[in-house]
Amino acid sequence: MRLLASGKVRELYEVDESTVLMVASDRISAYDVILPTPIPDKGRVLTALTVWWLGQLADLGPHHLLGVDDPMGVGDPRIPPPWRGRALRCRRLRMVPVECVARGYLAGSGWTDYQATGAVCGVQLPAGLRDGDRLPEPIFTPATKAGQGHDENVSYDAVAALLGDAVAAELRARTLAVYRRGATLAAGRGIVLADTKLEFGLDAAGTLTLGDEVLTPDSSRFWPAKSWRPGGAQPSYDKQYVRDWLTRHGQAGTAAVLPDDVVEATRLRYIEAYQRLTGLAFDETGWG
Ligand code: PZK
Repeated sequence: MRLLASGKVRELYEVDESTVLMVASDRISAYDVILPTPIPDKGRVLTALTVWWLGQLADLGPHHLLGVDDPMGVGDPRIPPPWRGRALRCRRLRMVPVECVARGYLAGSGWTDYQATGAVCGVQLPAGLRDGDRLPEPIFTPATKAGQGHDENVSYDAVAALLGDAVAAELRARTLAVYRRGATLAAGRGIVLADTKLEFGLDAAGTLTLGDEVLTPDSSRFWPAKSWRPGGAQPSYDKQYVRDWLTRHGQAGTAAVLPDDVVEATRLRYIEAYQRLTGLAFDETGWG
């Protein structure tokens, strides 16, 4: 299959003119660097989580998922066995060139921008908020792709100028609806969904359709609710062992090889996140 796009941790292939295959790898990034050590099962866990979430979100609008596993039909020689459980067959979309972010808490670039300006993406926020604080209500904080794969936060008005008022308004409404549903569900399972990044595209009929991976730890900030303490960077549900180990060894921001115990602890965290959020056993899913 033709490779259409390659991200830090996944690949996108062309199946035919109306279908793509999204393949999640076991690669992990920390401090913006892809590490040389894969996390076994990470790709299958994130794939299974995306499938589960899209089921939970189906009433909020159309999404791109067509099918999972053996996506080309039984025995198709183009599907290498190592992709089993990591490949999603998706409706091919024309992607909207805006990263649709919703934030319910202040972290990352939201915290950085707030400290500098008191606002995030043109949304004015109350004074006196701390890193990790909950926002009065969830906000839409879009970003556009700048060079080097980095995103640049932009205002809602900039999105409206780029795509028109109708599309911008729909992106904002759909993004906030997904965030609210995800945050409510995660809260009931002891997990804070601090923020999430969504991608939308237009199908052949021009219908705005949710794409990409959805509400995974790679596209969202998940925090354990019981250790949430605003006033500093929050521990990450999935990557904390990796970050702690890299920091302790003076290797933050480098492509260091992880030791086996950190790999295994991190693998178990991804599986635990899946099981906690979904209430399903990872091995019971059929395609997990
Ligand atoms: C699409 N990306 C992001 C980058 C990846 C994914 N349904 C779709 N149709 C056409 N294009 C895309 C999608 C989706 N989702 C997704 N870029 C384009 C991306 C790199 C690797 F797996």
